[in-house]
Amino acid sequence: MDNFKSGFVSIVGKPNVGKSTLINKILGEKISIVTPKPQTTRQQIKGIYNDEESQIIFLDTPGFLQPRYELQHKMVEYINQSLKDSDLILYICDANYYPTDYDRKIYENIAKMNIPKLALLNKIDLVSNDKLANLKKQMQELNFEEVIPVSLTQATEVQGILTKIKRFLPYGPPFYDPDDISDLPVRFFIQEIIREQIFLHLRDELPYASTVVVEQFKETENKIEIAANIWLERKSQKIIIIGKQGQMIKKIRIASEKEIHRIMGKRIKLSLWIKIKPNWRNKKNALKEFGYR
Ligand SMILES: Nc1nc2c(ncn2[C@@H]2O[C@H](COP(=O)(O)OP(=O)(O)OP(=O)(O)O)[C@@H](O)[C@H]2O)c(=O)[nH]1
Ligand SMILES: [Mg+2]
Repeated sequence: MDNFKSGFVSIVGKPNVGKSTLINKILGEKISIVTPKPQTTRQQIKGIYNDEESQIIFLDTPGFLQPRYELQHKMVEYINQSLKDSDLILYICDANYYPTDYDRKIYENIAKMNIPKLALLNKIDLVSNDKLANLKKQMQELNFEEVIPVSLTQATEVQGILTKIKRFLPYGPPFYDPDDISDLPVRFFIQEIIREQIFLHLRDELPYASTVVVEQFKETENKIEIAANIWLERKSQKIIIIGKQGQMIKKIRIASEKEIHRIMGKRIKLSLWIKIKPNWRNKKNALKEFGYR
């Protein structure tokens, strides 16, 4: 056990750069939802990686943004909390769009912190070699221990990244049971899977105005019955999510059931209820009630 390493690694970056893709890839399981839309992740998602010589607790965070409403203030709080507790910062950016104003803002924030930082230059499949060489050079002038170009959707393994991360972790015993992959309850993952389907099926404001709360979870030997509320801000959004003759909500329900089944391995019966709470994203009490603590 003397040579065992354990520590906390925050994954930060602007929205949509591939933070959740990274945590899933490292853990080999979908622990954090991924969609092509920015601001998919809203909370800190803890993912625990275990092997014979280390335990690495990865903290996936929401993408950094300039908060405009209370939920976004919470999202930025989650990022700051994660950074505070970490032994290493993994900063990810999108090679296709780097550097944006948010990239600069995040860098200003982390540059002040006395914590080692690795940069992942992601989505290199989308840029030319010339552009990549240029970006790499730009980033190497910043205060990163190393800049690692990668395409997380194309990479077949992440051992190289893990080896680099381990160099910066302190020696010490594991913090969590090595059989655990997260400390979040099953209900949370179910809420996230339903929210992912809302993000994948609907456009514009609706995904951002929605949140999901599991109200009932009944597990028997071969079946799980789940009832969940989808909270929206306006009646007009309710009409959109239900869709013509209920087709949209049915699609969301079936896709969610399929995904929950894939993960839980049991037959899933999901009922979805649409509720309205005007302006919930700006109400502290509502946010607390919906699990944004
Ligand atoms: N082309 C390409 N797409 C990628 C790559 N890595 C991630 N993506 C895609 O980028 C999108 C965003 O990925 P996420 O992992 O959800 O990004 P995120 O940083 O967690 O986003 P937020 O939670 O919104 O902050 C998804 O559609 C991914 O499939 C990559 O290497 N190449
Ligand atoms: Mg994410």
